[in-house]
Amino acid sequence: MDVTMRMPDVDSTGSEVRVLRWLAEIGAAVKRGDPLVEVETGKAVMELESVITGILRAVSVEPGQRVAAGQVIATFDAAGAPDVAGGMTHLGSGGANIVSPPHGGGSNTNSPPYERGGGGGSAPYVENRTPTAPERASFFARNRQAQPSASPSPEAGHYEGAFLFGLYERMVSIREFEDGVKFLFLEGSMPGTIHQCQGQEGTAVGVCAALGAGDFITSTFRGHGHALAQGLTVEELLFELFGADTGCCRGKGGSMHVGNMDKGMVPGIAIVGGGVPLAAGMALAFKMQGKRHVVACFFGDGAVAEGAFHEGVNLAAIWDLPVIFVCENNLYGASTRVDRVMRNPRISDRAASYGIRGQTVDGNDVLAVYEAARIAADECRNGCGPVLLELLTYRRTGHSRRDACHYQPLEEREAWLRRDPIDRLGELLCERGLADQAALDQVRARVVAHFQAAIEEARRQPLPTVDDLTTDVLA
Ligand SMILES: Cc1ncc(C[n+]2csc(CCOP(=O)(O)OP(=O)(O)O)c2C)c(N)n1
Ligand SMILES: [Mg+2]
Repeated sequence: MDVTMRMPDVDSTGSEVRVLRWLAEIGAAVKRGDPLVEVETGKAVMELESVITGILRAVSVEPGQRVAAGQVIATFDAAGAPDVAGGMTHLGSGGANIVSPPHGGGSNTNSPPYERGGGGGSAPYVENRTPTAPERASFFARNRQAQPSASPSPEAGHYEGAFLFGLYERMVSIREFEDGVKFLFLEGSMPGTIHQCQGQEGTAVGVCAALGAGDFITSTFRGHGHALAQGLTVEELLFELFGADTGCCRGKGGSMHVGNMDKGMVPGIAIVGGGVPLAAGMALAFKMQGKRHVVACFFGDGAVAEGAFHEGVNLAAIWDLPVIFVCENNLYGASTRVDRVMRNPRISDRAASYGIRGQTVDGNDVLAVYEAARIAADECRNGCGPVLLELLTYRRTGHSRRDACHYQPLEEREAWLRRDPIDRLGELLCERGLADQAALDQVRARVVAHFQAAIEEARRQPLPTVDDLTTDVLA
């Protein structure tokens, strides 16, 4: 059966790109995800992966020629390749027992699969007032003892198996969502560009697991993982990426602005650092209303150089506002490495200049992140916030789908890939006898099946109408 691959809209403008060279030979067996062709856009040289598994029969564009988005570029013989219509190649065998089932099989539910750690806390709440110096000192002393110190990963034995499985499943769900969306983009099914978070799942899941009902997060242009970690469904997120009326922002937000206020997520803010003053404002509202809620404000290393960061963090500091400032330090702001733009790249050190507590955590260790966020939330709920958490992590993809990511040195990349957050928690589950590889494969298979069903649904969703143009527009 002949199947064609078309040129995706890599520039989000529909403009032409130039084919530089083919990375597979005619007659070669190509798998979905294998590098297929190198192209040059107005901004960069990038490799495009094949979206098809099959034998490469013909290419329709010669090196040096230009090609427009949507034009056929290659033809494959895909007979016998079961995953040709958008399926995934890496399903586990399934059928094995999951020792501790994550949550009643309900991967389609709106609520997160784990029992969240925060949201109540046993410590007495300091009523809507600034704690005295001795109160603050004793609170910090207590929390410092509780903090994971030299070895950041707490003993997994402290946690219920179901909780650990929930964290694992949610991270796998984010990874599969991102990998799947990458192909939808390459296939031309999805408009616009995307900023993905493969490799950073531990930060989103660890932080959100420590939050409770009524708590909020703010996010960035790289918000898919934050959304899934905060309990948005795969469906409402995917429909939003398809621009559908049934998406979490009724198709008006798109990839860079996903959120759902009912689930504690302000739609993503694509202005670098823009979420910081907003989080301070929300936390001020909580404080003035006497509520015990916390705002976790996600931003990247690039944001700390923005004026908005200074203004928001300083305001939160002087008014003891309940904000966890969560810096996902993935070592790069777009293509620029942090040490090229900061004399002191230890971002948590900045906390001292605002008189607040800062902590650097291994962001690829989801349990270390959870513990740090849980303690920070406790401090915030007790009037001792804000806290600056620096979570060290790494993105496995380019900054956006237009970025080939050639600037990440191979050795650095490989070292971080060995510290993958999902693999690490999976190994821990196996070491503790809570799972075996087959059980982990089964989690992945369930997540993938759910995602595939959601894609089919997404293709059938209604788009907003012209009449909807001015609804939900506030300013
Ligand atoms: C105020 C502002 N300046 C520049 C940009 C363009 N821009 C978008 S993302 C980005 C890099 C952000 O890096 P970082 O904060 O480290 O986040 P990451 O992409 O690593 O998640 C830049 C410069 C922007 N969106 N807003
Ligand atoms: Mg960054």
